[in-house]
Amino acid sequence: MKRNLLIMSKMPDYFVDLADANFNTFKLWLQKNEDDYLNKIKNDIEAIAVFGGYKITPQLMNSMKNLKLIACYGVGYDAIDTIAAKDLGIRVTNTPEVLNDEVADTAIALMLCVYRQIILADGYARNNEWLNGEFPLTKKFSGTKLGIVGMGRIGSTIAKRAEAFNCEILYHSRTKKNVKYKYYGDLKLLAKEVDTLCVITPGGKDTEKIINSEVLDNLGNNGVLINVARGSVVDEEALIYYLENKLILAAGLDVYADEPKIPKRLFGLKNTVLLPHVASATVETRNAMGQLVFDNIKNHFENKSLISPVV
Ligand code: NAP
Ligand code: 8YV
Repeated sequence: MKRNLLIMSKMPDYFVDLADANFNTFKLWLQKNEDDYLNKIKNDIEAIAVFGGYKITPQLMNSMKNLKLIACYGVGYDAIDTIAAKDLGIRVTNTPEVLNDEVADTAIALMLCVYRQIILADGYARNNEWLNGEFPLTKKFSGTKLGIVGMGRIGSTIAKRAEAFNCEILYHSRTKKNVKYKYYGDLKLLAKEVDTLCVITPGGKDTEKIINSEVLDNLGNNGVLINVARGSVVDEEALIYYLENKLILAAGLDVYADEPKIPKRLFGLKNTVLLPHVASATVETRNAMGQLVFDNIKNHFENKSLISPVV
């Protein structure tokens, strides 16, 4: 008998096709009235597959008495209340490692776009402005000092790439890691030392607004901020103020505090490159993430060990 899986929001076809072929799937995003639907199916649901940013609250978990697994389609699981899950005996899985390359590629792409003003230069070429003169000179990225906030799986993958650009790499995390780069226990001191600060920690309470005015002050008016972690890690109001007043040089952002809403004040800023949370968004990487979500659910239903459990 096929086991019952609830898919909370639209997910890539690769995963949905695998799920449809192997499980009895319930698709919340296709329903006219999601609350009525949830109420109707709540006792049938044994596992949930969920896109990274979708909030899974204790109330939702509590309402499903047969729910035993939440499989998150993303490495960051800050939208899932894992403490409540643990209390209720619900396991949680995520998708580590398979997206390291993609997110690191995106972080480096943001750095190059910001330093070399690639997006503005593209606009300049398309608008035929070259006919009126050369595009203004930009700033060299190779050989700059890069501070990585969060020297984990993705942070260390970014560092490897930055080495090829002859960057000097320094980092901050709560604990010193077994890496050759210089460790800074104090984030403000790291910010003072570097040209670029690249944030790649988890989201959630522990990292909330750790990039604040004090850190941005230390980064200074030649400093660049790259955020591929979570919007919550940066004090967005402070960042916008620092960008508007040129108190830091520029920013490259993939993530925001209230996605998919991007603060309107960022739209007009020429010293900012904006992406719509796409750091892992290639067909290859999203398929690999989908496969890992599927494999975790399959193992769970077959009473085998979970591949990437977080709870
Ligand atoms: P990871 O291997 O667990 O690394 C996280 C790093 O952050 C660790 O070095 C950890 O070290 C550090 N850290 C944790 N809490 C911290 C704190 N309060 N202050 C300073 N450092 C802290 O995770 P990962 O696989 O590299 O992924 C990192 C995060 O990237 C994810 O959780 C997600 O939020 C984000 N992400 C974003 C995208 C995107 O599309 N933009 C894609 C994938 C991942 P210590 O514990 O020693 O401090
Ligand atoms: C996804 C991410 O875009 O893995 C993460 O933590 O932020 C991204 O890879 C997101 O989780 C969508 O599911």
